[in-house]
Amino acid sequence: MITFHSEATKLRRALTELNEGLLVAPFECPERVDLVLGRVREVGLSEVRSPTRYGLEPVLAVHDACYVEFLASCWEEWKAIGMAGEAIPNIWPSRSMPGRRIPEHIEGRLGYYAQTGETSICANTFEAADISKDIALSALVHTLKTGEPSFGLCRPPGHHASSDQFGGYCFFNNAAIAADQALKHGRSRVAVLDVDFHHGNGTQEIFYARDDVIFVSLHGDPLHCFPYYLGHANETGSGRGEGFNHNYPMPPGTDYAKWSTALDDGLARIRESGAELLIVSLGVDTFERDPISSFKLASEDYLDMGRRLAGFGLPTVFLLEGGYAVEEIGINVVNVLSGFDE
Ligand code: Q9C
Ligand code: ZN
Repeated sequence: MITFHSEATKLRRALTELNEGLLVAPFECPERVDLVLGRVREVGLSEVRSPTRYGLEPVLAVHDACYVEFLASCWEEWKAIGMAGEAIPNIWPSRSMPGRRIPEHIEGRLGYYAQTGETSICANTFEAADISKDIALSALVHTLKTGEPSFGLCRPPGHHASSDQFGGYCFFNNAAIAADQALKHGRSRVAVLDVDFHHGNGTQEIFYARDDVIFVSLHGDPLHCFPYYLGHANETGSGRGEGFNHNYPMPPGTDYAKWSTALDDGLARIRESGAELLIVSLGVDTFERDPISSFKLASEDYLDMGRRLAGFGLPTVFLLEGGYAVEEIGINVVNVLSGFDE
């Protein structure tokens, strides 16, 4: 195992998250990185390396150019017109006004490019997202070159980011960017397995009509859980992508006995697809004491998860997604990775 990390991921330090009708300190905070890195070092999991910079080309291969431009300038534009706080969207092109024209005012553009209202844009958001995707790509390249597993300590996370929208704490879809680059490095089919508590709606959207990336997501049932509007079992792909999207929605309270059954089924789908590389969107917000989620996985379950993934036998890249402000996020992430390495 090798870990890729950069202190620059911590440059994004939002002050606000709209939660339960209040502006609170964000769950997706820079301290998460220290908790995970601390545990990587404590157990001597692996060498820790700095990422290589890859620029925006791999980003533009999966994200809309105007969206990327928006992210690059949003904070400056927001400040320039004298907005008092962080950039928080409050109006969207919704069902009754689909809004095909992109507004000029930053408030309108912010809503146009936003899925959700909890994720504030602040100073260095773009810079942190940019280095986060470099971490993902560095992990990918290491695994492609050596066959060894790698862990990208990505922050901000990525799996909610769609081709042209941010949300759910995500800006660039690190796993999607890595999967797409793996194809450009000559792999003919790649799997993204998303074990975060929340449905990976962004990754699903990006690859929905494609058969070169198979997407499998295990998550809280969208009837009850964020992101609510995507992630049902009958979303199986479109066109040539039909059969290359598999969702395993599970009810609040799901424990590892049930969860791991879905994992085995999802892995069987990946096996059938003939994928040559496994990218794991590794969220540990399935943990029983996660502050914003409702599954019941225990710390030792993550060791078993890692063992099962190792048993699957594909070259594997782990990319950090969610998992929130509890001491155990370090333990749980590193349990998956150590279980894999056994
Ligand atoms: N009351 C990831 O795990 N909703 N994103 C929070 C809290 C947003 C999660 C609601 C959850 C986003 C990467
Ligand atoms: Zn999550």
